[in-house]
Amino acid sequence: MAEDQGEENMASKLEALQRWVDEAAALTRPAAIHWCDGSEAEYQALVRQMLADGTLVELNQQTHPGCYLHRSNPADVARVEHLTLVCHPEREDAGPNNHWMDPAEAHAKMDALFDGCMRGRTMYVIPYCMGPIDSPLSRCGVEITDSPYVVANMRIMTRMGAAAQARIEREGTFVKGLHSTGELDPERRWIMHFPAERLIKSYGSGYGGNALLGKKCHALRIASNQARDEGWLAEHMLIVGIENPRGETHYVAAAFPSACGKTNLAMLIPPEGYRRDGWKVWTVGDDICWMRPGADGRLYAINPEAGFFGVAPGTSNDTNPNALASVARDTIFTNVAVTADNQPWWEGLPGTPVTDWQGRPYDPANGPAAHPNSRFTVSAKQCPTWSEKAEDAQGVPISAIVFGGRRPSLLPLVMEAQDWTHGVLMGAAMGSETTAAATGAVGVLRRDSMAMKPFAGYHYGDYFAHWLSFDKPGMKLPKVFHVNWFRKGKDGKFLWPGFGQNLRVLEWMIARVEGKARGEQTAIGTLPAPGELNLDGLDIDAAALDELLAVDTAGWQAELAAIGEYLEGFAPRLPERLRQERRRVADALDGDVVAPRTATA
Ligand code: O2Y
Ligand code: MN
Repeated sequence: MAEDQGEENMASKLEALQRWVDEAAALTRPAAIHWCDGSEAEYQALVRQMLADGTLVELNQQTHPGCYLHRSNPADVARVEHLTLVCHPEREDAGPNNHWMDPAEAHAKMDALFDGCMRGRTMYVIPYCMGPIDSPLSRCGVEITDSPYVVANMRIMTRMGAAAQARIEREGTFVKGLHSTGELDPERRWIMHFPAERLIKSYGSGYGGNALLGKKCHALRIASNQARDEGWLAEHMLIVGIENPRGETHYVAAAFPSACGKTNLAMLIPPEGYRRDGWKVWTVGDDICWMRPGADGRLYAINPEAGFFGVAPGTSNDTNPNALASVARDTIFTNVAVTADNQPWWEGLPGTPVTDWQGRPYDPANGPAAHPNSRFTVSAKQCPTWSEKAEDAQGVPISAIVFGGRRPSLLPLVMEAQDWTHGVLMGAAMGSETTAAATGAVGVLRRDSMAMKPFAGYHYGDYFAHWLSFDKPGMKLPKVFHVNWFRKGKDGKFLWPGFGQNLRVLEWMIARVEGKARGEQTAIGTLPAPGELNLDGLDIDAAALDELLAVDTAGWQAELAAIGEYLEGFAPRLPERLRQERRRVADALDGDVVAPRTATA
């Protein structure tokens, strides 16, 4: 692709943007510069180019029209937390939750890598908008990359091209992202964030969160800094609308660490009885949520993304028919396997793989056919439950915030915080087992406050303080809940069926929001009172339900002590209010203020 867009257009470009592109070009020395307009013709030209050079492989166009497969470098298959740095001028501001480097040193390191790295290649300039193009909650960015695969993915995942560029020129501000796949050498790979400069530099990876800079880098790490400065929240949350049979919709924002079924919850299919009664679920977002107080004191949320970068393995007609329907056309698959008739395949789907994610003949001795972190990139509009409210410039009002994690024991199926401060404590104390989405140990329990451990772009102590700051006169804050779909019985089996049945828990939350469920107060929060969870048509035995909703006082005392130890890791910036709140809950447990409950009693 040659240099394009006429001189006339170039002249209209924001000076700061043009200057930055010139600087990037002087450093990286591309053979050509392409300003992305986001058009269909541009996308198709990129696809043709990638098919020709092998970056993409065409999939079965009869069964999957417009679908392509990308196989990444086998050493470049996931986010790399140990190589992801947040370079605040002061080390303290990054906190113990981030890796840090002095900005001057980080710039020198990155610029040495970028020096001449685009020789002989095209540099793509991608203007993008995170959020509806006309929303005051949206924020823009420009990613410069040498990867056409990144351009194609960014077109699906963001509002990319001419309209975003026009907004950038109007507003005069944008987040800068410079990316090169480099040599894909893990020894020469860094993802660096410079929050004070609203700048990201990423080198040496072409994969997902490392390379699609609008997603985790901008929409969470940089945006969390913007949000703190401007009085809003940039969170790792899905947004889902729950419509009751009366046609009223409550919007819920929910944070779970990776691989806890966020996408499934965002696209939940109601159990049959609920469907019959007229319940509907609307998907606004599956991963990221930006929330801001509205004039009425409620929090209003947008999904800054326009697509899903979902995990393929485990996505099936049983677990998530809506996701499967979404990816039947116009989808880029990354690192999935392929069947004999060239259809995409992953573990959980019917059929048989013949070629694995690395393009080898499938041999179970080599491990799974699809990489465990293989992905689909697809426009959110292709989801059957896509909510038209996702395009609403004002965002959707949030009725409930839900925190959750993968906790095999102790944590009940659901509990409600007694107030905002308690909710912040619940979010801060969240924990989950690690998964394949981030490289490193799998199956280890780690705390992951608000599911933001890899994404909060500043000190967690300050981040908790920012959350607490929303509790002020005039605010009508959402209720806060904690859920655990992953509680196991003594036999090691899950106690709760999960998936669509989770709507039963959401229904109880909404009843609490509407003041229609009494709940039962316990030292750890409000749990469903006996009979309040709608279990019609669900085959679950009473003992399982008792276990799911029991409060193990001794276990919780130990948990509160562990939470205290974890939180003190953020001293001296740990807000005193959070410390006191933990003590309040611990004291309530110690005083055995409320006797352990039995759900079926
Ligand atoms: O491994 C990656 O680069 C993707 S990680 C990811 C992708 C989509 C949504 N969430 C995540 C995550 O790790 O939270
Ligand atoms: Mn995520």
